[in-house]
This record gives sequence, C-alpha cells and structure tokens, in this order.
Amino acid sequence: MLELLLVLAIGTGLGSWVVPIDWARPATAVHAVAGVAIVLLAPLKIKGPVRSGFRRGRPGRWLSVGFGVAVVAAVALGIAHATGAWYGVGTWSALWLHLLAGFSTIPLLLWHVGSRPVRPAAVDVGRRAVLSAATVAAGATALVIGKELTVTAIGAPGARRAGTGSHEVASFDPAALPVVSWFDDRTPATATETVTIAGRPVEPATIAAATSVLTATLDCTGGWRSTQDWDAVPLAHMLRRAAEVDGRRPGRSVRVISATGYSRLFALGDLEHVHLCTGYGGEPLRPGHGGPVRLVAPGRRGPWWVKWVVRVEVSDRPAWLQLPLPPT
Ligand SMILES: Nc1nc2c(c(=O)[nH]1)N[C@H]1C(S)=C(S)[C@@H](COP(=O)(O)O)O[C@H]1N2
Ligand SMILES: [Mo]
Repeated sequence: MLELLLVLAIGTGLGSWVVPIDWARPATAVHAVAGVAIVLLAPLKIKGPVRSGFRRGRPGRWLSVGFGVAVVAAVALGIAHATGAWYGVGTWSALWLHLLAGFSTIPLLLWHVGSRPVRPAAVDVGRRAVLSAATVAAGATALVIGKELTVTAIGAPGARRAGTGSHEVASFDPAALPVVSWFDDRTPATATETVTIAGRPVEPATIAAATSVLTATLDCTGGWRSTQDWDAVPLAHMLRRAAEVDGRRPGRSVRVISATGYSRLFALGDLEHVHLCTGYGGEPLRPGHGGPVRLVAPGRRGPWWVKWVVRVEVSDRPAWLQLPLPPT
C-alpha cells in the first residue's frame, strides 16, 4: 500500500504541473492526502518489515533506510512549502528540495519493489485491506483539511495559495519578479532584433505597437506565481497579419522558439489565448524576463511562457505530440 501511495503522490505531483491551472486543485489535494497517508502508514512499516529486515541483516538495508529518509523528507518539505512555514534557503527552496527528495524515491522505489521477498498476493485485496485503506484515506483527508483550516485561521502564508499550491510573489511589481529557467537556459548575451513570424521578420517595436494590457498570472512550477499587467497581443492576431502578406497554409500547430532553442507547440485553436508580450507594468520587458519578446499564456504553467522568442513557425505536428513538460 505504501508503494501505491508513493506512485499516487508522484503522479499527482507531476500531474499538477501538466494540467491547466484551473484543474490543478484536485491534483494538489490528492497529492497532499497521499503524502500524509504515507506518514500515517510509515510507523507500521518500521515496526514490522523494516525491523525484521534489519535483524536478518538483509542486503541493501541501508538503501531501505535511504528510501525511508527520502520519503519522510519529501513529505516534511511538502508541508513546509504548503504552510509557508519554511521557504528554504536561496535557490534551495523548500519545494525544490521536496522535488529532489520526491524524485530520488523513484529509483529506490523500483529497487524496493523489485527486490522484496514477498510479492503482493491476491489476498492483499481482501475486505480487511479495503477497510484499512479507507481508514487511512479518511484519516489523511481529515489531517489535510485540519491543516488547511489551521493555516487559514492563523493567517499563515499558506492560506493565500492558489489551487496549484503556488505562493504569490511580486504581483504588479515587475522589478521584483523572479528570473527563472526551466532547466539551464540563460539570458542571451544579445537582444533579439527581429522575430520571424510565419517566415516574415517583424520588429519587436511593431509587435509592441499591436499590444494592449492583459492582466494574467505567471505560475511557475517552482512554487510561486505572480500577476502582472502585460503588454500583449494574441499570436492569432500576429499570424493573421503574416498570412495576409504571404498567404501561408495553416498547418496543425504553431511552434514558438526561443533564442536558446527552447520551444513549445500550441494548437491552432488556442492561438487567441497565447500572446506575444513586449512589456509589463508600463515598461519594456527586462532581458531576464524574456525581453524583448516573450509569451504570456494565461491558464498554463510557467514552462509555456517561452522567453526570448525569435521565431513563430507553422508546424504540421499536432500540439499534443510533444512532451507535456519540456525536455530541456
Ligand atoms: N526560453 C525559455 N523560456 C522560459 C523558460 C526557459 O527555461 N527558457 N522557463 C519557463 C519557466 S519554467 C518559467 S516559470 C518562466 C519564468 O519567467 P520569468 O523568469 O520572467 O519569471 O519562464 C518560462 N520561459
Ligand atoms: Mo517555472
């Protein structure tokens, strides 16, 4: 059961990144309940199999210990982030450490399941198992609800989190907006001079002239979100303009490419809701924030908000035919 809960916790954790922002709350809620259920079950495990494993001096028992430590650390860090009790130190944010601990359980989990002497048998799914699973689920749910009520009652920072679990940071204050990359992208040394849209070079100033103010929230998978007044124009609008000039065929999707090579595909039907952006709060985008031109993609998580856009090209590949999160 512990193993299944861990799979559920990892699945819902990653799932909350991938789904549209409006659908994230159920994923984060189940994620929290699964984490707390793991902690509820852990003492049983330590009393039983872990102890006897130690007495018998089973090989790999230190890996078991590592597995346990990683699981407990992941849950503790998750709670620290969720309540806002501890944000971490510098780049080592509580959520980032939570992910590190959580992901490190995956190889350990595979090893653990692969090497354990007793295979789960059909008897496992008897009446007693169902009852105890229901008890653990109810207990964990009650604890999570209790935590939410407490956090709200005492006005802890965790009370103001979004459904995605992100804390609000630097809203309407572009100067304080964090500068973040998905993996290792760096701000290009030279600013983009033209953005190629469907084969046609367009100057950032031309894009800026077509924008209007759009209030939208950037919600990073790193645990923060920030609302800004962006100067934005729908991609659909800019593409229509390009099509008027050279009458291109439509294709299946549009790929938005960064100067760094980072890119994302968008379905043609979504292009009214994905915007090219040149400024925020009445000033041009800073280089770190993707200037001169970035994407603003309301309702989608940070990885979709491609920075340093150099090219927008029509593609024959359907948008669903890409990894749900960028590979680099
Ligand atoms: N080219 C490029 N664009 C990118 C990324 C990246 O790594 N490379 N990271 C994305 C992620 S994960 C986030 S949260 C936002 C961060 O935008 P900010 O630095 O303006 O806060 O940029 C997005 N756009
Ligand atoms: Mo992010």
